Amino acid sequence: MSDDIILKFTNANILVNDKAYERIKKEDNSLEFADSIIDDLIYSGEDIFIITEEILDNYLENNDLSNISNISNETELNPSKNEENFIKPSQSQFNTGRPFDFHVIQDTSKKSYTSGEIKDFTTYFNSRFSKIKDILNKRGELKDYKPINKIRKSEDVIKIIGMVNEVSNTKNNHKIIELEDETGNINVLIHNENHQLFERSEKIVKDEVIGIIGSKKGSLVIASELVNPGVPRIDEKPMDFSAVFISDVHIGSSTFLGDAFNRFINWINGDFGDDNQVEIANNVKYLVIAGDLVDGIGIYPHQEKELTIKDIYGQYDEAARLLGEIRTDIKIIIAPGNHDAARLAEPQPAISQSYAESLYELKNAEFVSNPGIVSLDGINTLIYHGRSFDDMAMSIKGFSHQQSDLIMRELMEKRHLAPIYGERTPLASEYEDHMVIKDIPDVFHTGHVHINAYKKHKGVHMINSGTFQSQTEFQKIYNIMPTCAEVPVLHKGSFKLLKFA
Ligand code: D5M
Ligand code: FE
Ligand code: ZN
Repeated sequence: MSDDIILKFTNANILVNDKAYERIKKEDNSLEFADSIIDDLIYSGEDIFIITEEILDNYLENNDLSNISNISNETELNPSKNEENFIKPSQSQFNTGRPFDFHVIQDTSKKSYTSGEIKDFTTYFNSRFSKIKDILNKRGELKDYKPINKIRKSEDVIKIIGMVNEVSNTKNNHKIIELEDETGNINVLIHNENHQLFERSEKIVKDEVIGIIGSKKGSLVIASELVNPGVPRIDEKPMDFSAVFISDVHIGSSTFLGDAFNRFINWINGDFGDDNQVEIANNVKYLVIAGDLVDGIGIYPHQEKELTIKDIYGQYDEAARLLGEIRTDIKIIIAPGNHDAARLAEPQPAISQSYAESLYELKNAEFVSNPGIVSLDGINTLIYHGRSFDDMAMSIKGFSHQQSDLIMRELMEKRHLAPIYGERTPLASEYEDHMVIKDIPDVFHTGHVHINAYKKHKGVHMINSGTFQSQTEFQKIYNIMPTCAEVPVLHKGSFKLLKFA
């Protein structure tokens, strides 16, 4: 049993000192207690990797790391027993008339141009290349980079910026990266004995733009450094309100968790939860929805068998009814996902009004593209559904749907939301590549994987908001275990996870 405790912490990459270990062992349900500490630590986003007795004391006394709340008090309000009275309209109570400083920073809905011709590919990739090259170029170490066709046969130090055409391994298990710029192609060798560099090179994906510093030997560049566009650390902005993040509600599906969603609505209206939770709710000004609001129609074969609402209009009517219960002094920002009624190719324009008339009638709803960037009282929020996570999880060793925070960090470092072209993520080859992460947001909000994740990276809150859908047949096949009805909240700048299951 005690070994199990150690094993749990080891698996979570957390160390425990002797005294803390003795304390944990003394708890009645020591294994569950260990689990809850690990969960809390992971969600806290704190960089704690060793648990000392002091940290444990603080945890027990002040619940300091416990930013996780369960709001599932069935005895207090049980929707199955009291269906009709469950949602109490409370809008009058909260119509405080507080001012909003909301604006849309990037919405590609109206800026989406493509003629669908082959030459668009060239224009699209040129746009991607030049945007990311500009970011790389601003980094001191690549200022004097050279176009590929200007590189001589033998040079001691060369710097290049290129788009990755292909990644392959040699017979001796070194890595070869074929890089391309406007002037030509070149092969870069990454030696496997350069362990650190080789490990980083395992995360290189097709079609991303990188910088290489190395030397020229014959036809090859021998890399000594790999430079990502990267993320400069940002200062955290003060925040005197709360913002709530959800995604993948999948209304219309037989696996949509209606009871939990009702509890969530009751909470956000200030009608449900303990004093602390109600206090958080009362501070909520914004609710952001990062796609898959409804389950859609014809998204996968035989979907109709798993639908309770079998037409798309009906699904959005139900979504409008539910979101319409939310007090109107909360602004609801809605971006589409791959299940919504919008062009599938990314950037996706906002949900189509013709399919979601009733949703558009909500006075407090705002519709943006996927990806989209909004400012919530000065907190810049990049919303991206997360379709490219499927490609990233497939392509990069060690990446999976379970840890989308690792994927989010990698996308930020690559400064592109969907670097891999031509796999599962349909990308529109437009004149401009809107998937480049030009500016660093304060919040990066994603969904799609149906598994919550949170990490702070260089000052950016990276949030994956999980789902309100229980495990589907598809997810059973792929062994995807969703985290259901767990809602991330940024409460005056600190992260909380509220559970409604
Ligand atoms: O995605 C629901 C879940 O299924 C989420 O965990 C991603 C996963 N998913 C969806 N499509 C794919 C493909 N094509 N490959 C691998 N994994 C996938 P949702 O968008 O809600 O259907
Ligand atoms: Fe989804
Ligand atoms: Zn999705």
